[in-house]
Amino acid sequence: MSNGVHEIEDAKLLLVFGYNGADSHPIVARRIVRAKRKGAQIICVDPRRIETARIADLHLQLKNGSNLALVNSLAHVIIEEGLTDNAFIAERSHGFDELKELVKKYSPEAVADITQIHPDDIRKAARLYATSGQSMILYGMGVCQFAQAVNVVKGLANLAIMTGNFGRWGVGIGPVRGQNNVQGACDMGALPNSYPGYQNVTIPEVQAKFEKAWGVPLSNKVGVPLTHVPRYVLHEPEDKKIRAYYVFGEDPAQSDPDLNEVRESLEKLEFLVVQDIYMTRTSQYADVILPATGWNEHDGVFTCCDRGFQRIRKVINPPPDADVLTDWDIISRISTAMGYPMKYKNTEEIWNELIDLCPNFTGATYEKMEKYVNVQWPCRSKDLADKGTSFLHKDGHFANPDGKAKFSAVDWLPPTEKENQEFPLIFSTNREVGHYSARSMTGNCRLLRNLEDEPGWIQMNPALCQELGVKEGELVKVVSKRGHCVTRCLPTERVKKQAVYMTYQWWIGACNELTIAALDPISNTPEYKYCACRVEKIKNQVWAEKYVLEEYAKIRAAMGVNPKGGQTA
Ligand SMILES: Nc1nc2c(c(=O)[nH]1)N[C@H]1C(S)=C(S)[C@@H](COP(=O)(O)OP(=O)(O)OC[C@H]3O[C@@H](n4cnc5c(=O)[nH]c(N)nc54)[C@H](O)[C@@H]3O)O[C@H]1N2
Ligand SMILES: Nc1nc2c(c(=O)[nH]1)N[C@H]1C(S)=C(S)[C@@H](COP(=O)(O)OP(=O)(O)OC[C@H]3O[C@@H](n4cnc5c(=O)[nH]c(N)nc54)[C@H](O)[C@@H]3O)O[C@H]1N2
Ligand SMILES: [Mo]
Repeated sequence: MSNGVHEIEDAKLLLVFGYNGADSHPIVARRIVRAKRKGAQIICVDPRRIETARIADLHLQLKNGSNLALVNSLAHVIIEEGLTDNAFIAERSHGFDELKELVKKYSPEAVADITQIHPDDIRKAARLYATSGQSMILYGMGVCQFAQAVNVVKGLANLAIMTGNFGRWGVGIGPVRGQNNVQGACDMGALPNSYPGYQNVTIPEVQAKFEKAWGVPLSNKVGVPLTHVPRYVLHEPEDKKIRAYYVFGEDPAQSDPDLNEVRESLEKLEFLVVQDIYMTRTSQYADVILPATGWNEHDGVFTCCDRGFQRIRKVINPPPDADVLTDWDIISRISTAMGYPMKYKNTEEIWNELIDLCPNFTGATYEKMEKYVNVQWPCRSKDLADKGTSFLHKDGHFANPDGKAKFSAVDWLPPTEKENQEFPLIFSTNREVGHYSARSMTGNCRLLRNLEDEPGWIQMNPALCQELGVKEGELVKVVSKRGHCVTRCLPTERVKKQAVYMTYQWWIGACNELTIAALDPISNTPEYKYCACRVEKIKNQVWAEKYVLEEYAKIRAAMGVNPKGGQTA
């Protein structure tokens, strides 16, 4: 994020684009509500009538998959109506003329069919965004989980640059990143192309620096992104093939798209290690399982989505009979056994090595995290006066070599798989408040299971339910070109008739049986938000209910879950 989460409250306009904070990040959502109370206007861009839409001044209920058509049209209006910040564009950016040329054809009338939004509403949104004086964009998976994703992010950045909404308090562009520590995983270099601190493996000076620090020769080759692993296991030639796989805090057999292909690749692997705090769908394929302590059983640092480092502290001991170690201890022991001794005494030692190797993190010491609670990078000096950086690009200084922002001019592309006669509906997937991602954690919590349990729900417009003759709570079969699953019908006016929605937390109602592994070419994120499906009525509901119970018992037994809650040994 270019801004801090706490700055949300001070924005005068929030453009909430493909982000459902109320379910995904209730604490961030509270900041959106507070901003509203302080007088901020809110524009919500979402194909569903989510909670943010209910408090919004304007809800653009766009057609799924039309993001860039809409974003380019917003740029069109801002330019056409002379609402640009011309001084900022002239002094602090380049590439504007190309964008100006490209968006000429994106008048609100020209994109009305693609976006299903009335031209007047696009004009109104553009005016609100460009004229508030302090506009902030928050976006989420409704942007990222498309084959055209990175270019939409750049399109949103275009809007912020052309209106000068960068480099000040309460403006900017905020990808409200998913998990509590997904930003931290990236900061630490758990990416195929970088060392910690976003230092690219292909840069010779960077390679030399880490070789010197660690005393071993290092490769300058970019690794394999997670979503390419099935291809590397199944289809690459012998010399490139992945044969062993170490899965750490991830459950691809639940969370990756096109599960048929994922299962095939997990079966083909010669050796699979799973390091997790619970048994998962993936651990059922593992040769070795390394049980780790959970977040309250160890020390460490999390990075929030707004670059804020925060300490986490051990508050309880793992059960005395549990044969578990902390993740860092497991990694150290494996490294030592493989011939590279790691002898850390605690997490602070690891942290100090890290910050000394990463210029943007150097000032974020344990002492400062203790003192200030939250230290946002860049924080370059160990001096106590350097408290870190809430917002980036101060005074219009950007991280490009020339210090200027770069406009991007790209045309909208339709999603990969279109609805058709056999699969007439749009299939989209998202989150619900009571369960978390692959559900190995929340599915092991009896309280949360009491709130909501297998096989989950599919959100359908009541008119569609009527057409298909299905009622609330009835089990239905959902089918795509790649697979199917069974789940319950949930009629809701919040969604349009053309699209149905499932959450991806369910083991029986596993929506990733259906999703498509179409990837954005830059981020390699799959198009979880769009493929084609159909919903089938199940005539024999008694049989279907029995099927769900039996399947659930099988899955829980395979995962070693005790029927009374908790896990068996
Ligand atoms: N309770 C709970 N909280 C979670 C998680 C969880 O599993 N459970 N997961 C965490 C993780 S890993 C993440 S990444 C975050 C994600 O949090 P969010 O980004 O909020 O994720 P989603 O709910 O998947 O999608 C957001 C919205 O995108 C909309 N959308 C779908 N298609 C389009 C489109 O074409 N255009 C636009 N503009 N919008 C569209 C959906 O209707 C949805 O409301 O949540 C985190 N928080
Ligand atoms: N259809 C569909 N699929 C999706 C998405 C979607 O919107 N739609 N969203 C995608 C997104 S954005 C994400 S981020 C992924 C998330 O998918 P995953 O990352 O696979 O799922 P999680 O449940 O977040 O976490 C993975 C595992 O980490 C373990 N874990 C928790 N704490 C620790 C720890 O301290 N140490 C260790 N070793 N393990 C730990 C948990 O027990 C869990 O099994 O799903 C993706 N899949
Ligand atoms: Mo995520």
